Amino acid sequence: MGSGVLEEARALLGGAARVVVLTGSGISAESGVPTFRGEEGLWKSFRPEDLASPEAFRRVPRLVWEWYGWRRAKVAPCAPNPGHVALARRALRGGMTLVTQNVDGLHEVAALACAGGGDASPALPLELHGALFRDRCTRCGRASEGRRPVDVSSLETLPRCGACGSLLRPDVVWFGEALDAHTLHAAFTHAAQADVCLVVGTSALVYPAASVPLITLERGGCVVEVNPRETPLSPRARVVLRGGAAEILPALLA
Ligand code: BJW
Ligand code: ZN
Repeated sequence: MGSGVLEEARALLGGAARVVVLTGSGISAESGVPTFRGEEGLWKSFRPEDLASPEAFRRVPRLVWEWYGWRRAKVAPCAPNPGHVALARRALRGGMTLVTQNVDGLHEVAALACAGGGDASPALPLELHGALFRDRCTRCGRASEGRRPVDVSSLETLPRCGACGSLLRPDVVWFGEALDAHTLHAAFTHAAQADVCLVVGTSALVYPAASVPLITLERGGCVVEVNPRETPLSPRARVVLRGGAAEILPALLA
């Protein structure tokens, strides 16, 4: 990556009154969180589309819970990397809204750490796809913390609701399910008002999240992309920074 493109991106962000940031699993890759697609992203040769769906949970709940148990164990020891920290510091200064597809909670950990006991809310992200460490009852909808190890040895040992005894599921958004309407509306509103949409570590394939930068573009704003690989969004970005988020974001946002 040449220093010219970095300077161009810094100037765009520096001159913007409002910035919306869309992050995906790539921002957490350098924290040790696996991405979904590509060579590093496979799990037991399933595609995310095959496991992250209500049909899969109805058909093979133990397999889906096994996948989430594996992911929880993998993500639990992970900490925010310099990319999360740079975004949190910049968002705390104002004029920047974070929107994430990630369920790993690392933006929140970074926001709380950077706020140092002060108000972390400007750096808390709008979480479009839910939270990995939260369960939700399939019958009564009650949400509860989901941090205990999951016993997938039989249907009976899967996690159950403390209120009604029904099967719990991870409180995340699967394919074919609606995103929380308020969260999505807030994300689209920030996208429409933004001068710059900074898109970090996402393949930009999954909708409606992938609409966030498209809305900024439609409203006359521009896109800055941080990703080591080409995405369908790359041709529409004003500036593309090819590389890892943990290295690029601190240089971009300092
Ligand atoms: C680095 C890096 C480093 C590596 N630094 N970068 C319009 C068109 C076509 C289809 C649709 C459409 N609208 C809706 C659909 C259907 C569907 C969809 O989008 N399908 C597409 C796959 C075609 N969407 C839905 O079904 C959504 N629901 C919906 O639309 O409901 C409608 C409805 C309305 C009313 C009533 C009922 C229904 C829901 C989508 C939910 C997605 N869920 C998942 C799982 C979440 C839970 C969990 O985590 O288990 O979300 S799937 C998975 O993909 C996860 C992610 O958030 C999401 C995006 O993945 P992400 O983050 O981009 O990861 P990767 O792996 O794809 O990319 C990583 C990137 O990082 C790569 O580019 C790397 O190069 C890069 N990278 N290292 C920076 N160090
Ligand atoms: Zn219940």
